[in-house]
Amino acid sequence: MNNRENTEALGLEVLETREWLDSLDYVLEHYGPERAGRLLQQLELHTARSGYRIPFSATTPYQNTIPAEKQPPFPGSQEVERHIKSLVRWNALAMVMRANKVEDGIGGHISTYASAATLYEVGFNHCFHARTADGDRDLIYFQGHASPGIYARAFLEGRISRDQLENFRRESKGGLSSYPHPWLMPHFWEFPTVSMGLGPIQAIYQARFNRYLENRGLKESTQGRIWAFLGDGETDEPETLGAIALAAREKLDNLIFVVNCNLQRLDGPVRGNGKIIQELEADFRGTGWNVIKVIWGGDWDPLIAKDRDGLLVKRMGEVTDGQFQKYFVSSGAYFRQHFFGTDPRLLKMVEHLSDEQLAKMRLGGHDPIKVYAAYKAAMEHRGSPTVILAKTIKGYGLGESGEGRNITHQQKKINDEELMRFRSRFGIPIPDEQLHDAPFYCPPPDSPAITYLQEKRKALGGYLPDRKVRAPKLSPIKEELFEEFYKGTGGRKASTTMVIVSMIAKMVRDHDFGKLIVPIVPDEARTFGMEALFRQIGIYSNVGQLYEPVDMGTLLYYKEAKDGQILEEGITESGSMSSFIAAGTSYANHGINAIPFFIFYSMFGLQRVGDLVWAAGDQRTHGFLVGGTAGRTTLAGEGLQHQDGNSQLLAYPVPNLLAYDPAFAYELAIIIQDGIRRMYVEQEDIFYYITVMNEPWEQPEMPQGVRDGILKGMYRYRKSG
Ligand SMILES: Cc1ncc(C[n+]2csc(CCOP(=O)(O)OP(=O)(O)O)c2C)c(N)n1
Ligand SMILES: [Mg+2]
Repeated sequence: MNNRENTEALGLEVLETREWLDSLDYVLEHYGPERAGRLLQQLELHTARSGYRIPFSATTPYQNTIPAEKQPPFPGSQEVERHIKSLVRWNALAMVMRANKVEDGIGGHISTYASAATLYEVGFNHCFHARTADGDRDLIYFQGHASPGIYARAFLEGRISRDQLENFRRESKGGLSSYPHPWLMPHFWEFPTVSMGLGPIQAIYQARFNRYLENRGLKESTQGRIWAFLGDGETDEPETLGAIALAAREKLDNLIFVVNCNLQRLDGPVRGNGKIIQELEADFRGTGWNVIKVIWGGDWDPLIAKDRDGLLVKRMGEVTDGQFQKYFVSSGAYFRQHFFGTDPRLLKMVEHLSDEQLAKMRLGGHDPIKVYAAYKAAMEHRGSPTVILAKTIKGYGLGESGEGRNITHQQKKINDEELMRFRSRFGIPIPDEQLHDAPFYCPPPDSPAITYLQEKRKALGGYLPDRKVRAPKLSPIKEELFEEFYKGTGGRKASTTMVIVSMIAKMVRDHDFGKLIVPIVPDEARTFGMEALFRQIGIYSNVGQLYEPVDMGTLLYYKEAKDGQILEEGITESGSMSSFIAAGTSYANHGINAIPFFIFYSMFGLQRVGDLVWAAGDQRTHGFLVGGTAGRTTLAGEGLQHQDGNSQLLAYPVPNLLAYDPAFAYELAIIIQDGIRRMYVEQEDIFYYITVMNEPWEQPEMPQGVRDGILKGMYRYRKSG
């Protein structure tokens, strides 16, 4: 084809495409989206029948999921909220800068919050419930590196003092911990999120545990939601995406992920040669999540409205993340030339805009109207979890040396000139001569900004984050419950793994606290001889049992039930551990003294999920980790890799994890009984790791006066000689 023919063919194609689009518009307008959807399916089927394959795509075009005309009205004053957000930005920056001036290298991060400010502010003003009408509340997993912004807001709320801000990362002076930490700040932080990937997986299992509590009648069914804020780089961690299928399978519409897609991580771009938003959309859609993309801000709406032939959206879709990052740091002229300059029609679309205007075109994640629209849609969505993929700029507002630059993650300071620009851009009333010190700034309590902020939080039930122990102390448990285990097995051989299983079976029958026991297994119940529990207390399933189990006729059949007590997690020690943490922190988060027993193959425990165990310790989790079939002997048919002789060593470094390796049934009984007392009656923030053996032996009777020795770790069992 010569050039002329080529142009004609192109022209025809444009015409033809328009006709199809007009027809679709007609159907949409007259018969609605469902009819249009059916029609498109019909077309797809028809194409397939003709032997052609429509190229597979798990993604939608690179544009906002919610079009401008479907946006709800903004429920507050944008002007006041912008001012509040600017004040938070300022104080977050000032906190890190001042700390690093006093002591170089004190650390802290400024660019993460700078990119996520709008995502948090819209949540704080309109969405994060500290208490819903029914008495429940939202649980929020804040991105660890965004903590300066969360502190700065709490400062404006009057919850954190100037002194505390001043001593950021100087905890011994009563200052603030660098990252969310429920030990260092026990009345503030609930979830230690900074080991990346652990926040998202825990949020999923937390959302599931909320449903478990509701379905078992331990907690009223309410509207409390779980929000998890995470970085786009964080999605590399296998824990982040590894459990998303479970969230969809369990229809966790109480769960909202917000991924701050600033296209950058620590070293550089996240997917410089690709598009992280599209990649994540495919991952989440593929597993059945509701995906809401928030890519373009309102400045783009008029252009998108004019983009009848989809040229602009096509161009948006073909530019890589690395190139977008380049646009963020370049002039409007560069943007015009390289982004729009590929097609004269695109250039025409923006001819009415100056280079300066072009450079300022806001992204979706920085536009409160777009973010609110996404949050509202997510909160109203039913039947599946929602992920919001919000496009932002890392280090937004930090000026030439920070915004969108590869080094921005490590940046702790900006120079005086940039500080001045930041101050002016965000309208902070600090005079030039004071700027150098970056002083904190909080307007008086009766100022419009603070009054507004307080009213919004009041309407949403109070402040967040807010860690409290909400459960009452448990009454002491009855000694009789454990007495049979003091007597020994009378010559019969039993392993301590078998013993702990019968102990659990006995405890769950207890009238007072049996319902609080949460047995968790990663597909190993039969290994430990726990199958009797299937029938006794049922396996939790959010839909009950939709099939007739093959062993229905037997005594110990595989029973699933909506109010089942066992969490049968499948082969995921990380997921099981996340359930363990959700259950074991329920005394604080829900005011329920759930007592988790996570029983796993000891060889696939501490060394497999060590970081989650550490996080459990940080989170002041209560409960029992039980390393089953431990020891250098092993189950028949299993090999060397199943033989654990080292897991106790891995448990010792966790400061509040008490590790025991009991030999006899009575020792186990004493340890568990005392553990329940210490964790649930005395409310000590400790948890337990107990190894139970594979090898069966005769369990002796408990000698007199050994109780204290057992708990301390050593006692005289019998006199030698
Ligand atoms: C498990 C783990 N590995 C590495 C780090 C160190 N680290 C802290 S932040 C960061 C990059 C974060 O990038 P992203 O998730 O995109 O967050 P952003 O700051 O861009 O919002 C890294 C590698 C960590 N905190 N946890
Ligand atoms: Mg990032």
